Amino acid sequence: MKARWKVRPEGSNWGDFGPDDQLGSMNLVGREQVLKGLAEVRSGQTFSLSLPLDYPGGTALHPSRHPPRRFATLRAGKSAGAQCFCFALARDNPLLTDVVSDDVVLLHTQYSTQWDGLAHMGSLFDSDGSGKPDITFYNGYRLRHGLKLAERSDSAEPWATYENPRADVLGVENLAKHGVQGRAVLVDLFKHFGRANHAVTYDDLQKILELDNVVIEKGDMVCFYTGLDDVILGMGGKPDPGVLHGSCSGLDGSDRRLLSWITDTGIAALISDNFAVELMPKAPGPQVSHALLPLHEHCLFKNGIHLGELWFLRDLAKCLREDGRSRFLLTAPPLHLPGAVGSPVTPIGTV
Ligand code: UVW
Repeated sequence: MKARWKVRPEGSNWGDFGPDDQLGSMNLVGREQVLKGLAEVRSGQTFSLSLPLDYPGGTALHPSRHPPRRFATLRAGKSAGAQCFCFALARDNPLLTDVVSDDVVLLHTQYSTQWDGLAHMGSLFDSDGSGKPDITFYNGYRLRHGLKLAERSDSAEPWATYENPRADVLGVENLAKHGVQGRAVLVDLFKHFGRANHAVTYDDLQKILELDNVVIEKGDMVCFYTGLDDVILGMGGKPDPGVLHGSCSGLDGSDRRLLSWITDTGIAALISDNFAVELMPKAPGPQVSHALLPLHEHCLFKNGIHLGELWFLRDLAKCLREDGRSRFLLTAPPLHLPGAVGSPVTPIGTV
């Protein structure tokens, strides 16, 4: 097989898992990582690492994503209305006693606890050296089918106007088919920075790993606990975007040493309870073309590292802190939803 690119981005691993690879660094999570994860299980206690998928707040969590809308349906998908949640399975036979409830949901796949898939973020990149940058994703895939640069729409809930393009090469089904289970390591940023809106640098992180005796090895999935999950839940369903987007820490995506450390260490996935794992930059970037979210670019586009966002890590972090440990078994498959660019997830951490 031939690579689909002539020029690969600086600092990328394109081709290292094969020219047609669609899994990225999740290739590092195989049997060996499952066994290593299982070896960390001592009490068997499990933690559900998901926020509610329908946490209220309109666009307070994200400017273009809404909480899901769920409807009860009758046979043939017709609306069951607000009152009726059940229908008789065989209405024409009064001897049959079964009653059934079905529903349908309209869901922004990345509204709440989520995986960013590899088709979630790409770059305008000249991978064939033609001088013309094109919409390009991990491993040089150019997802032409159904994808075009669109004006961002901020109109409220425009469901009815949506069409149905597919990220038909790098959709989350690749991750679902592979399964996501292995050893994970939690780095407790909240313990060190509290709710300060601090951009964590390479130097910060190395200090914390040393102080807390945290060891991260190739193939580990790494969770950064910032305390933002608790801030969100503490707002009692009325999230204040000003407070939310100015609270708690996140990785400093502009720190090149931090980005290199992620890939040099062989981290399989990066996860956080904050919005984007990295903090949104506050100052304008350099006067050359660049990514607004450099950690997203480095992970999703250049190295196929999936990002988990808005996970609920509080209780697991507390348990690990009290036990003086950082490793656990993580099980977190996305929905097997072909073509989706991201997915809600209900991860389970077992200690
Ligand atoms: C963006 O808004 C780019 O998405 P996310 O932070 O959910 O990856």
